[in-house]
Amino acid sequence: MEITRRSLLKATAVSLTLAAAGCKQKENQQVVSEAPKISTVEPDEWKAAACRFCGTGCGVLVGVKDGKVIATKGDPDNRSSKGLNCIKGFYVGKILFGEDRLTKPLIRIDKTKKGTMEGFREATWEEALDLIAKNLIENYKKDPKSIAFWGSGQQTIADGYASVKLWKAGLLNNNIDPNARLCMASAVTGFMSTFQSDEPMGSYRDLDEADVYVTWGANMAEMHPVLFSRITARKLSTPGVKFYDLTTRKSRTSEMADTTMVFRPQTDLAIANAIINYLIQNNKYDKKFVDEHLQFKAGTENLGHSYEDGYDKSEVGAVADKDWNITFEEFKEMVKPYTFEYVSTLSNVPAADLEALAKEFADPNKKIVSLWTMGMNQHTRGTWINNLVYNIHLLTGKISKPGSGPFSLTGQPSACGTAREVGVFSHRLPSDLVVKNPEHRQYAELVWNLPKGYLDPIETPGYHTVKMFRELGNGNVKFMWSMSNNWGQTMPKLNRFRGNDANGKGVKDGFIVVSEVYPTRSTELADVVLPAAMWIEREGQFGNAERRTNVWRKVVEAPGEAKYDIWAIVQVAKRVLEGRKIGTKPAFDVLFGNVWDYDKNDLLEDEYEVNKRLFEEYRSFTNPHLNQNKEIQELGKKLKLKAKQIAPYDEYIKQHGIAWPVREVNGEWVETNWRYANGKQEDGFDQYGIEEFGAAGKYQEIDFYKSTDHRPSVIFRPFEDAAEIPDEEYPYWLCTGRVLEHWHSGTMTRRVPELHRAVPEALCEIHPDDAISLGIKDGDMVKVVSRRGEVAVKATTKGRGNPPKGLIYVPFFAEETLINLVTLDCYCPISKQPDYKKCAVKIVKA
Ligand SMILES: Nc1nc2c(c(=O)[nH]1)N[C@H]1C(S)=C(S)[C@@H](COP(=O)(O)OP(=O)(O)OC[C@H]3O[C@@H](n4cnc5c(=O)[nH]c(N)nc54)[C@H](O)[C@@H]3O)O[C@H]1N2
Ligand SMILES: Nc1nc2c(c(=O)[nH]1)N[C@H]1C(S)=C(S)[C@@H](COP(=O)(O)OP(=O)(O)OC[C@H]3O[C@@H](n4cnc5c(=O)[nH]c(N)nc54)[C@H](O)[C@@H]3O)O[C@H]1N2
Ligand code: SF4
Ligand SMILES: [Mo]
Repeated sequence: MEITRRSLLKATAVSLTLAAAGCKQKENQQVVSEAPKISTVEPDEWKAAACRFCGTGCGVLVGVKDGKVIATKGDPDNRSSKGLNCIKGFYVGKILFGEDRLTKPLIRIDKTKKGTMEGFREATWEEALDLIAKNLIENYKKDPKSIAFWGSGQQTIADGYASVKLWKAGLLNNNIDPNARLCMASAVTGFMSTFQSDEPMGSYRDLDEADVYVTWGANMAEMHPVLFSRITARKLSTPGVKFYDLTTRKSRTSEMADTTMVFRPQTDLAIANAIINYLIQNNKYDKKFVDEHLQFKAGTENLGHSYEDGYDKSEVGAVADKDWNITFEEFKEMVKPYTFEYVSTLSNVPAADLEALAKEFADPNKKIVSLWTMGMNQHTRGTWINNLVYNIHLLTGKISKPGSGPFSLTGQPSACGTAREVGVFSHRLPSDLVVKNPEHRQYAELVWNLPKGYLDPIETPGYHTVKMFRELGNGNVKFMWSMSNNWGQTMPKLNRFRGNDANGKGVKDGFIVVSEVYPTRSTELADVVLPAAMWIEREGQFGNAERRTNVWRKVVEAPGEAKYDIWAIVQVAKRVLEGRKIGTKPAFDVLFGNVWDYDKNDLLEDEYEVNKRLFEEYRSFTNPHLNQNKEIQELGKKLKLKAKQIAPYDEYIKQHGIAWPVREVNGEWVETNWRYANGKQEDGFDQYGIEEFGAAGKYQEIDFYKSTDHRPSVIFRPFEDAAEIPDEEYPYWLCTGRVLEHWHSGTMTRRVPELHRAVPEALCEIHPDDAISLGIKDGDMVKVVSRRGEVAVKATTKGRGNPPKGLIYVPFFAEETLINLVTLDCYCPISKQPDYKKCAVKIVKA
C-alpha cells in the first residue's frame, strides 16, 4: 500500500488526554502537573479549526469524544500548513483547561483593592451588562472622548466587525483601536505608503522556491516555527541556497543562517540604504522594471521622537507622513552617502557582509524572499524600514514572483483578518477604507444602511493605542473595554497607568471592563470582568499572514456561564442604543437587527447563524458588484473594493481556508497566491490585473493595480537614530520579545503544564563579558532599571539567545516579571506603533 503524506500523518497522530490532567494553579501561575497522559483512545470525530496562536494560521484538527476535546493534530487539508503544527499548536487543546477559567461575570465592590483579584463579587450577566451600559452612556454623554475600546488581532473577524460597528456606527465614536497597533501598524503604513493597499502580495509557497532568504528582524525559528521549517527544508535539500539573518541578538534563527549580521539597534535603516546605493551605483537594478512600474518619492525627515503627548499635533508630527515626487536622479543622489564603509561604522556589521548581501540582490537570476516581524515594525522608524525593504525588492523587480518577494509576517492569528481587514483601528473602516475620506465613509454608510453624512461627526480620528493608554493614565479616558488582550502586562511604559500614585488616575477612578478567559494583570485592574468562551468553544474566523481566511465551527461548550464575545457586544449595543433612532428606525434594529431574535429578546440562538450573518455583511464591503444597490456597485467599483473580495462563509469551511482575492469561476471559489502577478488562475496568479483593474493590457507580467498610476513608490528614507540611546548612566540596550513555548503574556501557555515546565520563568540574557564586568553570575537576581521603572529578573549568560556586548534581552511572558515597567512608549510618528525593541537601561545586582 502506498503511504501518502496524509496517511502517515494520520498514523502518527497521538491522541493526548487533554483533560485538566492535574493542572493546579499556584502563586504566579506556577502550574504543577503529572506527566502528560498519552492515550490511544480514538476521538469520535475530528473537526477542522485554525490554531489559536500565531499568524502562520496553521490548520488544526480537533479530536472530540463525548463532547470533550481529547486531542489535536495538524490539518493536512489546510493549504497554509499542510498538516504541520509547532509545539504550541500541538498543545493548543490544553489552553481550555486551566483550573481558574473565568466562568461567571465579576463586579468590583472594593475599588481600593484594584491591582488584585480581590474585592470582586460574582454577578449575573444581566447585572454586569446593565452596569456596563450605564457607565458607558454616562461617560459618553459627559465627554465622547472619555470612552474607549481596545480590541485585538486575536478577536475573530466577526468579533472585530461587531466591535467596529458598535463603536463607529452605533456610538459615532472613533476611540477604538486594537493591540495590533503594537504589532502590525508599521507594516500597514509601510504597505499603504508604498503600494496603497494593505497586506503582502506573496504566498507561503514562496518559501519552498527561493534561492536566498533574508530575515530583517524576525526570530522565525521560535515565532513562526512552521514557516521556518519550510525554509530549513528547502535549505537542507537544495545546494547553494543561502540564508542571511539580520538581527540585534543571535537567536535560534541565527543557528540556521550562513551569515548572521548582528547590527547596532536602529541601523537597519542604514543597512537597507547601503544595499540600495550599491544597486544603483553599480547599475545592478532592473532598469526595465523601474521604467515600467515605479515612481520615486521623498518624505519628511528629521522627525524627532514622541516622548510625551503633544507630538502628533506638533509641526513635524502633523506632517510626518507627507511625501512628494522626485526623479530617479534625485533619489540616486540622496542614497549616495550610504557606502558600505560608512554603514559598517554605524552598524558594526563588516562591510564585506553588507556587500555579500547586496550582491545577492544584484544577481538577476536569484530569487530572494525577505521576511520580518517585530524587529522592523516595533521601531520608531517602523514605516521607513518597511518602505526601505520594499525599495530593494522593487528596484530589483524581485516581487510578486514565485520564490521572490518581500514578506511581512503577522504575529497574531487574525491581525490581518480582523484588525486590518475589518478595520478595528481608530482611523480605519472595513476593507482598507479610512474614516477621513468622505467617499469611504459614504460607502460604509451605504452598506450599513445609514443616512448619507451620518458618519461625518467622526471625521476626526480617535485615539491610537499609545495615546489611549496615556489618556487612561492621566484620567481623561474614564471608560475602557478591552477584549482578547492583556494591556496590564503588554503595554509599554506600564507605570503610566499602574503602580505609582502620580499616575493611573483613569484606572483608579475610571470604569474598566475586561473580557477574559483567565485572571490576568488586566482583570486585576477591572471593575467588571466578563467571562469569555474561547477558541473552539464558539464559532470563529481568523485571517493569516498570506491573506488566508479560516473559519471553524463551534466544537465544545464553554465552561460555566462564559459567553462568546459577540454576544456581550450585541447585548451592550442593545442597552446603549435603546431609544436612539437612525432616520425613522430604532438604531439597534438598523445596526444589529439581523442577528437579533425579537421574540426571545436575545441574540439568535444559533451562533453559526450570528457569525455567518456578520461575516456576510462584512463580505459585502468586498463584493460591491454582487449588491443590488446601484450606488454601492458604482462607488465600490471606483474604490476598487473587489480587489479584496472574499468568498461566502460556508466555502471557507468546505475548503479549510481560502486566500483572498477570491474569485468565482464557474461556480468554484478560487484563491489567489500572488497578487498583482498576471498569469493563470489555476497556478495561483492574479486575474484582476488582466481583467478588472489592469492598465488595459499594458503590462504583461505584473500590474500594481491598486497603486497610484499603477506605480508603487520607491521612497527615500534616511537613517535616524533611536529614541533613547545608551549613555553613561544607562549603558545597556534593552531588547524585549518572546520565547517559543509561550504566547505573549503567558495567560494561556503557562496553564499548559508541558509548556510551563519547558520555560518556567523569564530570564535576562546578558553577554558573558558584561556579566563579568558587572560581577554577575548565572542565576543571580539583577534589577533592570530605566528612566521609567525597574524589574527584578534572573540573569543568564547561557540563554537560548546570545546578545552582543552592550545589549540585554528580556522576554515579556511572565506576569511576575513586568519588563514593560521599564520599556519606552515612543512610537513611529506615521504608524504610531511603539518601539519595544530598544531603550537604555542599567543593570544593578538585586
Ligand atoms: N512562540 C511565540 N510565537 C509568536 C508569538 C508569541 O508570543 N510566542 N507572538 C506572535 C506575535 S503577535 C508576534 S508580533 C511575532 C513576533 O515575532 P518576532 O518579531 O520574530 O519576535 P520578537 O521576539 O518580538 O522579536 C525578535 C526580533 O526583533 C529583532 N530586532 C530587535 N531590534 C531590532 C532593530 O532595531 N531592527 C530590526 N530590524 N530588528 C530588531 C531581533 O533581531 C529579533 O530577530 O511572533 C508571533 N509568534
Ligand atoms: N515588552 C514587550 N511587550 C510587547 C511586545 C514586545 O515585543 N515586547 N509585543 C507587543 C505585541 S507585538 C503584541 S501582539 C502584544 C500582545 O499583547 P496582548 O494581546 O495584550 O497579550 P495576550 O497575552 O496575547 O492577551 C490576549 C488575552 O486574551 C485572552 N483570551 C484568549 N481567548 C480569548 C477570547 O476568546 N476572548 C477574550 N475576551 N479573551 C481571550 C487571553 O487569556 C489573554 O490574556 O504585546 C505587545 N507587548
Ligand atoms: S506555527 Fe503558529 S499557527 Fe502554527 S501551530 Fe505553531 S503557533 Fe499555531
Ligand atoms: Mo504581535
